[in-house]
Amino acid sequence: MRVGIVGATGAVGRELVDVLGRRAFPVSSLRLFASARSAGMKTTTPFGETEIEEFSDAKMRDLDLALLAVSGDFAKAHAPRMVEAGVTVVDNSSAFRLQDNVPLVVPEVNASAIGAHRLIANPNCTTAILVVALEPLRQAFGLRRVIVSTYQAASGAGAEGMAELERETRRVLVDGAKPQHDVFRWPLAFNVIPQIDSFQPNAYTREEMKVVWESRKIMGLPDLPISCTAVRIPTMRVHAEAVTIETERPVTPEAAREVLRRAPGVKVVDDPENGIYPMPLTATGQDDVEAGRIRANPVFGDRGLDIFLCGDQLLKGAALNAVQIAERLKAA
Ligand code: 11C
Repeated sequence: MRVGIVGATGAVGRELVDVLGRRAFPVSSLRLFASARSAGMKTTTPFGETEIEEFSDAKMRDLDLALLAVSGDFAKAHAPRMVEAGVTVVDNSSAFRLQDNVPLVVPEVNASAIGAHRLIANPNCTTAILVVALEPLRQAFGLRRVIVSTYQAASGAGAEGMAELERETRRVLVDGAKPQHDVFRWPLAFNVIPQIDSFQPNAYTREEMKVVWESRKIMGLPDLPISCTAVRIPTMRVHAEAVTIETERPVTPEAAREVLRRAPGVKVVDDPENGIYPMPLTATGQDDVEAGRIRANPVFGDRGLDIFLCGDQLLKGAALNAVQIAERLKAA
């Protein structure tokens, strides 16, 4: 396939190149597109040395597949034209996720939604990490309600977010100065920020509502009662999620562990006595979402479960999921 990555110099764009190589995706040519600022730079990829090109609609016509790691506005402006030109597009932004005629896909959950579509939306990272563990539990025990609290890494705000966290942590530790901020609403170093994206009229943030809207769409449960509190913490690239579920049928931690052990994309990491549970440090760079601290939640009697998840925001939360979608296209 003639593959193009648009937004190739960002945190997700760089991971996309890596994941394509690592999974031996059948790339006949790889082209990397970014803004004029990066055009002309050379970069080494698993497919050979490649020069970054300035994006233009005309250049897209030579591609079979475009992986977009760009803003929603950019995707809205250009993705439909790419599809018209015969290119299949997997878009990482939120631009098309909730459109009825666009599938929103986590392959472990709803790969069949891809069908013959030429524009496929990749979900919000927090959602992807959540549903890969929720879906097998739903299949086994049914889902009545879900409450999620997140601990989200700087990588969710892209390469600039990661750079700001590193720079400001050094500023505090090395210079003894106050941390500053530009990417995040408040300094993230040595802090925890209970706001990701803008506030909505219902007092939840857009990030929190994305988890609600997108999980319902991917799992095909439009009325699922689900709420989220999304919090940014000073870690680099793994989103952690504390998930409480009420199931329709009785559930035990052991039965849930067994279901999750068999679930694709999930790795059960659950031996608390020995300090074994999901953590950003162990989930970094891993394809699977770690699930642990699995225990009965007494609030919901024999139908309650608490779980802690950690998933690499740049992998299952973004680049890996996009490439997994592309793999399903290829097989179609
Ligand atoms: C964050 N989840 O951690 C966001 C980043 O809808 O694709 C991804 C935003 C999105 O800040």
